[in-house]
Amino acid sequence: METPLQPIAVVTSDAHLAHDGLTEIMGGRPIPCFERPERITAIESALSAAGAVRFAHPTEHGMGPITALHDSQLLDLLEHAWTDAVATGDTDGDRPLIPDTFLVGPYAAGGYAGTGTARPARLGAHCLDTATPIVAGTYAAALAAVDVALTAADLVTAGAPAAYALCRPPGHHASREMYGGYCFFNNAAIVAEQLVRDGASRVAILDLDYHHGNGTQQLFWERGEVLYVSLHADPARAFPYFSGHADEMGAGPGAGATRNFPLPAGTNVDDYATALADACELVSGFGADAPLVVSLGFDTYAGDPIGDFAIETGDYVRIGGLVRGLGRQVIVIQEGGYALDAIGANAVAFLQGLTGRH
Ligand code: SP5
Ligand code: ZN
Repeated sequence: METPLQPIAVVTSDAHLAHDGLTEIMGGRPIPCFERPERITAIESALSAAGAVRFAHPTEHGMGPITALHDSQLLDLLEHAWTDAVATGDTDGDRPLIPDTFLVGPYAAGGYAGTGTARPARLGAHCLDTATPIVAGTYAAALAAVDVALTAADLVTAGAPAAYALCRPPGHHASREMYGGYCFFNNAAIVAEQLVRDGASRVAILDLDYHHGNGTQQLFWERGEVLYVSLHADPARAFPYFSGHADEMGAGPGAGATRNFPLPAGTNVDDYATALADACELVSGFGADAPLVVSLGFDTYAGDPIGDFAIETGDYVRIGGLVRGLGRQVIVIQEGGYALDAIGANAVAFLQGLTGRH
C-alpha cells in the first residue's frame, strides 16, 4: 500500500512585514525596492490556494547560530544603526538608511571604521551596495528570517523529507562582515553551519538564485566540510559582479569545495537543466551526511524585472524534479525573485517538482 503524501511544511512569519525598505538606488536612480513584503505574501497565497502545504511558525533560536558566522561589528550596526540615526536626526523616520560613504582600500583596513565613528556613518564599512536600505523594522525582520530558516532545518532534521523556509529578507549576499544585495544575515549559511555544529561532517549547499551568492561563498571559502555549488548569471554582466566566476573554487582546506556555474543571458530551462545536472553530480559526489540546503531564487524567471534568463513557470516543476532526483532530504531557503505576478505560481511549480506531485 502506498504511503499517503505528507504535505510539505512551509515555515513563515509576519515579522518580515516590518522590513519595507521603500527606496533603493539602482543605476544611479532612486526606485521603489524590488525586495518588498508582497513577495512573500504572494507566495503564501499561492501555496494556500494550491493546497498540499502545512504552514508552520518559527521558533526562537537565539543569537548563537548568527554569531557563529557573522562579525560582532556587523551585528552591532544592524541592531543600533536605525535608533542611532533617529536619535541624531540622521533620518526623519521616513527615509531609509543607505550609506553616504563606502570604505575601500587603505581606509577600510586602517581603523577608520572603528567604534569612534557614529554607527549610521559606519554602515559604509559593512555594506556592499546602495540597494539595501535599513528601516526601523529591518533588524527584527532579519533575525526572524534566520529563525524561519532554522525552524525549517529542525523539521527536516526531525524526519520531514523537505521543508520550505519563506525567508525575507533573503541572505546569500551577506558575508561574515558585510550586508547588501537585499541581504542582512545569511540564512542558508547559518543553517549549513548549524548542521555542522549539530554533528554533520559534510554539508552541501546548492544555490539556484539568479545571482551569485557571494556571501555564502565567502563564509565557506576555506571550509572543506561545506560544499557550495551555485548556478547564476555570469558576473561579467550581473550583480554582484565581483564573484561567481568558474575559476573560483575555494582555498586551503576548502579547495574544490566551491563550484560556480556562470550562465549567459537568455538561459532557458534546457540550458539550465544541463548545468543543474552537473551541479547535482557534484552534490552527489560530495557525500554529505546532512540534508541538502537549497538557496532558491525565482529571479531566474523569464519575467523577472532584474534577471535575464528565460525560465518559465512550468519549468520550475522540472527544476524541482532534478533536486528531488538527488534523493536527499532538502531544506529550501527562499532567496530572491521579484516578479510579483508570477512568484507564487513559480513556488507552487517548484514544490510540485520537489515533492513529485505532478
Ligand atoms: C537576493 C537577491 O536576489 N539580491 C539581488 C540584488 C540585486 N541588486 C541590484 C541589481 C542590479 C541590477 N541591474 C539590472 C538591470 C535590469 N535591467
Ligand atoms: Zn537574486
